[in-house]
Amino acid sequence: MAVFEGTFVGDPSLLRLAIVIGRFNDLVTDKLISGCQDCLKRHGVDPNPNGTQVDYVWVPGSFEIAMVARQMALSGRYNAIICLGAVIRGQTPHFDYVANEAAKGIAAASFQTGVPVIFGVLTVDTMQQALERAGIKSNLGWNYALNALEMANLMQQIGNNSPQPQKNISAASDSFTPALPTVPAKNIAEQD
Ligand code: INI
Repeated sequence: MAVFEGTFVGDPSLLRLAIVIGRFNDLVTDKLISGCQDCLKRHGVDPNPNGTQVDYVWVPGSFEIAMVARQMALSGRYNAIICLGAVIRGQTPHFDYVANEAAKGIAAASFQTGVPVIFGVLTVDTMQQALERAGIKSNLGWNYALNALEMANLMQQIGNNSPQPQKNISAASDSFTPALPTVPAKNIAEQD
């Protein structure tokens, strides 16, 4: 029998990653991106948005991250997707809805596609706690990138992750085919 464990020693130039970022609380998510980029650079991955290895997608908030992450994963272009968001508890139950749906959706995106989708959404009580995790004390963005590299390598080892290399999503947009089935109009009407 065998033991499988992701390593960081493969050829990093072969990796293709996508980072999906919530703009809500971008004071925090901007810093998480910097942490990710630092980790990727130091592991031989070029994080330049104009390069060939990492695509960036901005969405309004953490609630929207999972849908886009799933679509990116379904494209077959990426070895791993990193989701970055910051959900900060306020005075209302809104926090719970956004945080729960982000977590459930990101897990579902991974299960449904077989592509590692990293949960890099901070769920904290205060802005101070968020900033402490996004650079003031440590930067969890760094860890999320490392998790993506480990999972990409692990999935290659167990044989389920070989995307077609692409330049970037904008360059590839002409050939981008939505992977989700479109629901025929007839079926929509039948649901009423
Ligand atoms: N989105 C976040 O990423 N973090 C939050 O703290 C947050 N709060 O608190 O409201 C938040 N809300 C926006 C949400 O993610 C959606 O973008 C919005 O509801 C539109 O669907």
